[in-house]
Amino acid sequence: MDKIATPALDQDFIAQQNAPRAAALQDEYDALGRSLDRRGIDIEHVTAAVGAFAVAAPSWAVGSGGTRFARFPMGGEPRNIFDKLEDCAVVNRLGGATPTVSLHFPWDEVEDVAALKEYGNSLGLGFDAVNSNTFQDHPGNPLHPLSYKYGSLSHTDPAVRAQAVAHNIRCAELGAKLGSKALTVWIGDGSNFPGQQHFGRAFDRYIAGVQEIYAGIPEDLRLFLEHKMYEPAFYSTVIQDWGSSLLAAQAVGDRCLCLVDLGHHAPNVNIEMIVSRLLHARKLAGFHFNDSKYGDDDLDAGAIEPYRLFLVFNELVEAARNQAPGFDPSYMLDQSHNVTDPIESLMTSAVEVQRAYAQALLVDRAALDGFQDTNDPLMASQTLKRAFTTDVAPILAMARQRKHAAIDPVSAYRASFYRETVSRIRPAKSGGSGGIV
Ligand code: RM4
Ligand code: MN
Ligand code: MN
Repeated sequence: MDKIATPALDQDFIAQQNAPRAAALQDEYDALGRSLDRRGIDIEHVTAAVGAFAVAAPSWAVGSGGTRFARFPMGGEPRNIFDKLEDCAVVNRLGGATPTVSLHFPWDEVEDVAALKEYGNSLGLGFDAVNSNTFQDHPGNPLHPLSYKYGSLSHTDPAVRAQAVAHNIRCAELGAKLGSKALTVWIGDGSNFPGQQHFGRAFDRYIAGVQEIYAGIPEDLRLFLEHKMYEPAFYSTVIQDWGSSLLAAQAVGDRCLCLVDLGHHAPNVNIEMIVSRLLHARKLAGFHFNDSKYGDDDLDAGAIEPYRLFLVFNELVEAARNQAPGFDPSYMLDQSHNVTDPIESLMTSAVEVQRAYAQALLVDRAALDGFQDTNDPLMASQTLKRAFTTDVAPILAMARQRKHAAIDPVSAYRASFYRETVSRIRPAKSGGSGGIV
């Protein structure tokens, strides 16, 4: 497989892009360093932590997304998983924060998994959690002859359940070959009408299915259960909240954990508190980052509620400080880009996740402990706000520069004309309509 020739993956080009920005960055970094020093914070400590922080890119996010109504394609959309990896390599090379890719099967199916792994590695990419897809039918795929219209792991028909279990085990095996360490299971199972489904029996069938998957996957793989409140089922969903997810994970085993997708909750739900509870139960798998206003909007991380993202990281930094047992969360992006270039959105989202992490590292935890113990809500809140309102942009940019990534990833990307290049190589995809029209 020939790699694409593009300045976006070229070290010298990135260095050229960085050169005119380096002096200003150093100046702003030094000023921030002095300011943090007055607060007793060593900027180098924060920059090193940000530099070591990584979040996986989702293979399914590099094409144009769509809604129930329509999809508006852009130029140069990836034709297959190899093209997707090229796009993800650009995201990682310029952004310096996404060294792994999360695959989705059967969407990313290939004949030669070893070749896929090698190609990813040659682009500087590794493989994160693999995802199974039993939330839609796969016509013509001999491994999925039966329909998932009425569910998968919780289906009333044992043959459909067996098909879904087998698919998940196969995904885990593919993941193991790629060097991935987890399988994420999100199912769309649920109901649209009161009475349509027996809540208890559907949940029992789901748990039995996940137990079978757990028994059938390699022993060093972790199994992540992802809850989601609604969609495609609109009345009830089998794993609709973290409570159901936790009950299931506890019924399955130690390596079975609960994944939090930020968009999968009712508006205004206190997600940071869910994180704390899952940590308490030693069941936090990790995250699918995105942002939302109303539902599973799959908007760019930090686009709507950056303070909530910060509060999630505040819990994580606190857990790390206390060396919470079993604390080892996986970080993944899970977004859909309808109106932006996905490469730009993914780079920007990774920056926002890092920003929330850096801000959370600035919280004066001793002061916060004190304000909590003495019941001083105003100062406790101000302690968090002080960290959140600190402009950590120079730290993030410096961490990127030190990794030979771009100081300004979006400008460097635009200057590389990558989108124009792939638009010439990859044939345009048809628009297609969404599900509703
Ligand atoms: C779902 C869920 C899953 C993702 C699919 C594509 O809403 O977030 O994580 O695999 O979308
Ligand atoms: Mn998700
Ligand atoms: Mn989702």
